[in-house]
Amino acid sequence: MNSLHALIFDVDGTLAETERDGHRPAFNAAFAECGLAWTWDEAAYGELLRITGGKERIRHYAAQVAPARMQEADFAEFVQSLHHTKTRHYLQRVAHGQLPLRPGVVQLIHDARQAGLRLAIATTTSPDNVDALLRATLGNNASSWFEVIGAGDIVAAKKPAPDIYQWVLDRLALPASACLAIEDSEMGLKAALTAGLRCLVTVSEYTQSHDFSGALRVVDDLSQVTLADLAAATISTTANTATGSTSTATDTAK
Ligand code: XBP
Ligand code: MG
Repeated sequence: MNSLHALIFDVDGTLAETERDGHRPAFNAAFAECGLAWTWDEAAYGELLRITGGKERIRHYAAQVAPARMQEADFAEFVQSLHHTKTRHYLQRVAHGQLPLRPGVVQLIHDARQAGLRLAIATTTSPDNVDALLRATLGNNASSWFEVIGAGDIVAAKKPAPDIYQWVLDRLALPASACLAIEDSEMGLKAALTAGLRCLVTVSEYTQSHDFSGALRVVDDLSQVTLADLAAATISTTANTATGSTSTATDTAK
């Protein structure tokens, strides 16, 4: 199968710039509501994003600033409750329309649907966050456009582990060669590549300095690509792979 049958989208940083002005203030609002003197400024959050998963990020930060708290019997429950509060704050921000889709996203999704491509999502964020963002930006039934939505704790090992992409491929019942992943981060790229997928990278606010080695293409945003570009690039790399040549065109739009 050497034609493009499905696009698999990452969410945070790819569909929308959700981290700096969405997840980050939601974490800070949850810390304040729970009486914690924790605040994640923009720079600190950029470093913390190397830890994928909100609960994992909280645990990582607690290990740095409150190691004794981690030893207490209710620590797991504390993290779960704090993350639940954070998600409530994040959903409020999404519902208020504060997180628009990035340039080119609507057009690419529209063109893919018109061309009969199957759509899927592979994200570390929580499922409720995906549905809320799609609803707020694309309309009430937009989640149904995505045949498979792999999100959050549906897999134990989060990006850069390939598990979420493998979970999505299994449910699409498609080989990786028939799909293209679209990501914004080094961790997401690694997850997609390890799952055997070609991956287009659309660099986001926090990932300018990331290593995108192995990406099919790196662009500033999705307005710089067309579906035809992506289909041609995917087929050509499939052909290269089939003939054993290793060069995969990685061109940056910069
Ligand atoms: C990005 C993440 C998520 C979000 C926070 O996901 O790593 O953890 O930062 O969302 P992706 P949660 O780029 O894979 O979409 O707090 O719900 O985890
Ligand atoms: Mg991302």
